[in-house]
Amino acid sequence: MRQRAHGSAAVVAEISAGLLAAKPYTSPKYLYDGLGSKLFEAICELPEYYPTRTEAGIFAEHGAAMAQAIGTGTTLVDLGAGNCAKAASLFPLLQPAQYVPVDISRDFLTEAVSRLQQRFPDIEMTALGLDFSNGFALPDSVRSDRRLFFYPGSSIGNFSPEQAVAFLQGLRANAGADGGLLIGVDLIKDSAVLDAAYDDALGVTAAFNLNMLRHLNHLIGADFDVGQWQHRAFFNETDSRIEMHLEARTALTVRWDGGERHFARGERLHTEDSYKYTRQSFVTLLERAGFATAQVWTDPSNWFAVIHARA
Ligand code: AVI
Repeated sequence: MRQRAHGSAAVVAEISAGLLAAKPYTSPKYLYDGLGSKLFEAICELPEYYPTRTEAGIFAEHGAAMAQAIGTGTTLVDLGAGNCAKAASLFPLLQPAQYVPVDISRDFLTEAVSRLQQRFPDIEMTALGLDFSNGFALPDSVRSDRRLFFYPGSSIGNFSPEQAVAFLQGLRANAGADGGLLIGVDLIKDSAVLDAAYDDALGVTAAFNLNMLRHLNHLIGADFDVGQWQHRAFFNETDSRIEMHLEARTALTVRWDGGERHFARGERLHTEDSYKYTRQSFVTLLERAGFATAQVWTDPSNWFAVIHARA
């Protein structure tokens, strides 16, 4: 049964346009409602989903070398900070002067930051609740000379390479003369490893993907029936990306506030891309965005890279 749309007119228009496109798609940001965020946290615990623990291993092994390259006293701007845990684990090494966690969910941040402030009273902390994916301006309270943008977790992979260059250009322009970027990047590897990471045996990633339909029902007042859809994820070697789709198990029609679309059996709704890079291809991307020298740290299997680039 349909409910009324809870999203703004702009959100309803954006989602409708994707659903009505010749190749239907949705933005991956709609994977993250309350339940979606919890499912993503569960994904990070899965044995198949190597990025989170591999990146943590790189920070543990090479954190001191990163701190040496970066220097202390920066303004650490943590993009998509969530519970702030990744950045906080680097505080003892990086010793930032100011910490600026940025996340869509300000409430979540405020709680995490007040706990952190007690542990690290010497670091000035300013939480910002905003969606930085379409570019952003930082308020004057954020020091501007030595900003270190921190973007771990390979979230950059959820932008297309063109979007990534534009996003990185924005960071560089905001970093200040002596600033830079510390970023986590997922590397190309055996496609069986990649496929399993996005289609795990427990079905957590399937639930994460399917949950988007519940979120869309809420946002645009649609009547997606989750049981009529199945999760599909695979590595597209040509475009060097994992693609996530939802595939109609049967012919069906979805209706929502102001629109409807028929899906044939087997037709897909494209929900996410996760681009994978080589060390070199990502350094080239950074150069296209105007960043200078880059230093790269990886794990022993070369599955993941953490890169520091100067603005
Ligand atoms: C958030 N992002 C980096 C994840 C990724 O690996 O692209 C999202 C994700 N999608 C499925 N599993 C994890």
